[in-house]
Amino acid sequence: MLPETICAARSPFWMPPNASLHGVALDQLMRWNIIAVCVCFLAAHVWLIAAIFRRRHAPRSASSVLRWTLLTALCCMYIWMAVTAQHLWARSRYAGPSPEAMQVEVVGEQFQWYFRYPGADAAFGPTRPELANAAEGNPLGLNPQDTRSRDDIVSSVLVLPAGREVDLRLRSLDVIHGLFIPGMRLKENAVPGLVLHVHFTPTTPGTYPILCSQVCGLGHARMQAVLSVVSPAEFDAWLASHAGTRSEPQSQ
Ligand SMILES: [Cu+2]
Repeated sequence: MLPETICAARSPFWMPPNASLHGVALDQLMRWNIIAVCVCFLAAHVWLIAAIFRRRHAPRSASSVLRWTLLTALCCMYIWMAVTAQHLWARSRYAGPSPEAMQVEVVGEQFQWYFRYPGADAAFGPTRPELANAAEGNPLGLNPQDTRSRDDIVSSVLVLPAGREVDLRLRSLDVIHGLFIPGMRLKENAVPGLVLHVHFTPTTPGTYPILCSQVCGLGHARMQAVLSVVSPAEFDAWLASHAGTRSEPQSQ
């Protein structure tokens, strides 16, 4: 509880409160990293100051044992942190989501995020770049003649139900963008020509800022969106209100 209290007290200098399932373990690892770095920093300075004042020909047998003990402990701790970090990274990217996970496509374009839901057929329809026209409400180039594309829902707000896993598939239409949701402890790049997946489970209803973590052009700073985590019933109502509309890029 003490680290949580310290984090809350220093909220302007710390990350926003975690609202995702995997974020608990990630925050714990982050705290261990910071503690380890602080201890190493202090120990190094104590050792430096002690070395300055130590007599040149003082006996070294005791300090040698202490030095090797500390070095071994440090190596073990960093191996443990590296393995834990690798495990956390792989679990949200390589392990794959559960079959019940909701599918949402995230598309980055200078300087806007678009979020596409597959609609009633649970399949993302094909897109055609020549049909893309944001001013006419079709920023991703959905083909209205294609039955798979027709029911897809495009929104500028990412709306998700609390407590359900979501599998994001990230694409970019121009340059490399970085989807960053600090409140969800989530960061993944959107790379032109690639479809990258990352999955997570939001746990706490609320609104969370979505940022771009890659410097993607002059408008990079204003490439922001909002994640709205709502109850399952509210999410169903939101989805139903958007069903049948080809795309609503400016509405929630
Ligand atoms: Cu960007």
